[in-house]
This record gives sequence, C-alpha cells and structure tokens, in this order.
Amino acid sequence: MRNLMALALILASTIGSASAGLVSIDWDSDSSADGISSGILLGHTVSLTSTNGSVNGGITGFAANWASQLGTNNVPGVGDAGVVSEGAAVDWLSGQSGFAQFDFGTGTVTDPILMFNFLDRSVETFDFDDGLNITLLDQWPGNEVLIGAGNLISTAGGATNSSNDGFAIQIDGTFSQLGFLTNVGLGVAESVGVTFAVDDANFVPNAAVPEPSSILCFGLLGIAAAARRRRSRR
Ligand SMILES: [Ca+2]
Ligand SMILES: [Ca+2]
Ligand SMILES: [Ca+2]
Repeated sequence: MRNLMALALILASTIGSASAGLVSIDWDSDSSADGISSGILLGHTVSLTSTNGSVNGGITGFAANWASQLGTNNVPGVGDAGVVSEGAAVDWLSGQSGFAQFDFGTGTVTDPILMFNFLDRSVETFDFDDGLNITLLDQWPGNEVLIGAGNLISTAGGATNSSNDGFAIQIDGTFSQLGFLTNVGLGVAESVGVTFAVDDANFVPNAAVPEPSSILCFGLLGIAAAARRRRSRR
C-alpha cells in the first residue's frame, strides 16, 4: 500500500510539471564561414562543427522563420515562443564528403527535431546512423525528401534554394551529440540552413538529476518487485 501511495504522489508531481513547449537554439552572431557555430539552448551552450567549405558553412543570422517557412511550418509546436527564427549554415563541397555534428555539452536532449532550409537544386544527402528511428515531420516542395535505407535522407533536386525549401525530422532517443554525413555526388558547392529544437521538458542540463519519468519508472519497478515477492511467498 505504501508503494501505491508513493506512486500516486509521483504521478501527481509528474502531471504538475507541464511542458512549456518547443524551444530551439538561439544562435550566436557569427559571420565567419569556418564550419563552426555555437548558440544557447535553454541556457546551455551547444555547438555545431561541420565541413569547412567554400560557401557559408558556420555562419548564422540568415532568414530562418521556421514557423512560417513551408518546409517546417507544420512541425508540431514550431509556433511556440521558444522557437528562435535563426539557423546556422552547413556546407556541401563539390566532389567531397562532409559532416555536421551538434554537441550538447554536459546536457542531453530527448526526441530532438532538426529543421533545414535553403535546400538546393541538386540531390543532397544527409546520412544518419543506421540504428536511429527517424520520422519526417514536414517538407517543401512536396515529395522532395526521402528517408531511405540506412537512414540516408535524400532530396529530389526540386528545391530552389529559398527559405521555404526545407524539411524537418524527429529522431527518437536521448543524445549528448548528434550528427550526419553529407554526400560526395555534387558538382558544385552548396549549403543549407539548420537548427535544432526540442521540447523543453526533454532537455536535461545535468544527467545526474533524474527526470520525473525516471523516478516514475523506478517507482513502478519497486511495485513490480513487491508484487513478485508477494507471488513468491504463495
Ligand atoms: Ca563560424
Ligand atoms: Ca509545411
Ligand atoms: Ca542552399
């Protein structure tokens, strides 16, 4: 009975900690196209390290109104006050592979959303780890983006390098780092804009502090263990 009362208290506290919604990176002002950008997510520094290319990779501050752009405007929560109208640029180099990696410092994020814009007329690919579960949330133009085998995301080449030409994905799981590789097939150098969003309840700035859901999990485990003990006595 004590366990059931504890569970009720935990459930009440979990329900009481309602989320304030989606938040995204507030990028630092950066005009140096060196592949590197940094910003703030819920008070914590995050960084983007990517290909040091010849276009504008590593700069911030270009048009990125994620809530109104057609490639991302249907993302659940994209109109929340915590979504910042800013992005950072990632370069593609002609004939070379590349990379982009987000680092969340001492924090972790759960079920993050990545939003892209300024897709180009070429077929661009974004190669994520095979084991990830990735969901396409929005895209523009229609049918522009395909998530293929091995989480190789590719565009169809129907975009026109506008702020509307983009897409959004959500990646299941908890991460302290997250990134992708870029393709080698382009004949020209290009770039896309990107930012990173997460429900504020899913950002853990210090992994030593358990989330309410973890406490709830332990509570349920305790009840299950007690039930097993009772059954074993029969
Ligand atoms: Ca930079
Ligand atoms: Ca849309
Ligand atoms: Ca572009």
